[in-house]
Amino acid sequence: MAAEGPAGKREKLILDLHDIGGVKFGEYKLKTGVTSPIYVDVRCIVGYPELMVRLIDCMWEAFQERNSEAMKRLPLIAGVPYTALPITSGMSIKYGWRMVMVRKEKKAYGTGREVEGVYRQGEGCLIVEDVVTSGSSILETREKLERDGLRCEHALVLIDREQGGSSNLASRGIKLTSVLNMSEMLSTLKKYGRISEEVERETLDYLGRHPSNLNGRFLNGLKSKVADSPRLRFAMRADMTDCEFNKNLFQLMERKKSNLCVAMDVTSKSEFLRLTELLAPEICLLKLHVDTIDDFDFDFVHRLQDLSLEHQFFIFEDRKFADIAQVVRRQYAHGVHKICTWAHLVDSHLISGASSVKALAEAASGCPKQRAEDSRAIVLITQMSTADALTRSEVDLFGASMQAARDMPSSISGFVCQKKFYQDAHGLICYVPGVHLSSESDGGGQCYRTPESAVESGADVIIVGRGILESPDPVAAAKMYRSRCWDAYLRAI
Ligand code: 5BU
Repeated sequence: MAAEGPAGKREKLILDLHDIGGVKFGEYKLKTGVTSPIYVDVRCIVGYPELMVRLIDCMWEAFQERNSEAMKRLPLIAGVPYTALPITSGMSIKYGWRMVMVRKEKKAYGTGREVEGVYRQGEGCLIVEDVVTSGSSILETREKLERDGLRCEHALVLIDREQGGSSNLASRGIKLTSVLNMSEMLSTLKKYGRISEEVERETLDYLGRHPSNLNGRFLNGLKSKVADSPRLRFAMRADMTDCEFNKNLFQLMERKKSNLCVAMDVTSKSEFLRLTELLAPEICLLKLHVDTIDDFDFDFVHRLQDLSLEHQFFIFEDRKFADIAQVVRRQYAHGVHKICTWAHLVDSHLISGASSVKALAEAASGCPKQRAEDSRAIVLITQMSTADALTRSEVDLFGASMQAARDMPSSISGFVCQKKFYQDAHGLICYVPGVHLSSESDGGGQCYRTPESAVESGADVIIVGRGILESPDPVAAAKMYRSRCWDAYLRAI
C-alpha cells in the first residue's frame, strides 16, 4: 500500500503507471540508435479513465502548489500534441481553464491557423506535456503560441526524465513544474519490489550518462553529469526554488556578487565580532560553531544579528544535528544557544532518518525571529571533506538526501557535499567546504582544493575557514577568495 498524503498520491500514481505499462524496463532501441534500459510511454493512459482523473488532479495540484501567483496570470492551457492533448482537455474541463490547440502541421486550407481556440493577444498560456526529455517539443509548441501573440513562461509535465530538460527550458525562459521525476519513480518502484536495486542503479546511470541536448540528439556519454548540466544564474534560480531562504540567498549572492561563506572558527566573542566586521562586506554567508565560543552570551547574538543586517549576510550555525527528533528539536530551539532564534541556516546529518530533519523544519516554523521576513532552512550533510569520512562509502546518502529534499521542498536549502551529485533541481544549493588556496590538507584529515575545483564540481557556495582566518591579512585573503569564487561561478554559467 502506498503512503498517505501528497507523497502517497504520487506513489500510487507511479505504481499504477507501471501496472498499465506506461513505464517499462528492459532493452529498448531508441530512434537515435542508443539502447535504453527504460521505456516511458503514457499514451495508453486514455484507456484508464479513473487513473486519468487522478493524474489530472495531481498535475493541477502540483502546479497550483508551486506557482499560485503565476496561475492568476494564466487563463489558457495548451497541450503538446498528441499525448498531452487528452490530459489538457481533462484539466480544462475539470478546472475551467480555457484550452487552445496547437496544430502539429500547418493547415494549407481553411483559415490556415496554427493555434485554435478563443484567446486574446498577450494572454498567458501554460504548456502541458506528458514526458519531458530535452524540452524541444515544449519549445516548438511555445514558438507557435508566441507567433500568435501568446506569452508562455511556464510548462507543466507529468514525468521529467531528468536528462537536462528542465535546465534547457529554464535557460530559454520557461519554468518547468513536474509531478514526477525519474529518480523518484525508480526509488518508489524499488521500494515496492517492482524493480531490483540493480535495475534502479543501471537506469539512473544510463539517464546520467545520456543528457539530451535540444536537438533531441544525445551528447557523448562520457562527460560528467555536472559538466553536462547547464549552470544557470543565481538570479534565475531564485524563481525556481520552493525554499524561501534559498530565494533570499540567491538574490543576495547576485546583488552582492559574492558566493563566499566564511567559516568563522575562532573561540572568543571579541575576536569573532572584530573579524566579522572586517570580512562582512565580502561574504554572503557566515558559518560558525557557536558551542566553541568561550564567552558566548546573547549580547554576542544581538551584535552578530546587527552585523548581518548592516552588511547583508546570512548566519549558518554548523551544528550538524544527528539525534532523534525529540532531542534535535530541543537542541535547535532550547538550551543555552537557542539556535533557531538567530541562525538562518543549520545543517543536519541524515543518520537518524528524515524524521529528525522534519522535526527541525517544524521547530523552525514556530520559532521567534528577528524580523518577520526572516527565513529558516536546513542543509543536509551528504559528503564530508575529511579523508576518512564514512560518507565516502557506498551508503545511499545521495538517494536519501534527494528524497528528503523532495519531501520538504520549502525547508531544505540543499546539501553540504564535495561534488554535486544531482542534475537539474536548480532550486537547491550545493555548499562545499574544504577549500584552501595554499594547502592540500590540514594534517588532521581535512582535504583541501581550490575554489575553481570546488565550483567545477558544482559548488554554489564555497566555505573557507583557515584559508582566510589564518592568513596574515584576512581581509585581503577574503577579497581574493571572493573574487576567485565569483569568477569561477561566472565562467561556469
Ligand atoms: P577550514 O578551516 O576551511 O578547514 O574550515 C572548514 C569549516 O567547514 C569548518 O568549520 C568545518 O566544521 C566545516 N566543514 C568541513 O570542513 N567539512 C565538512 O565536510 C563539513 C563542514 Br559538513
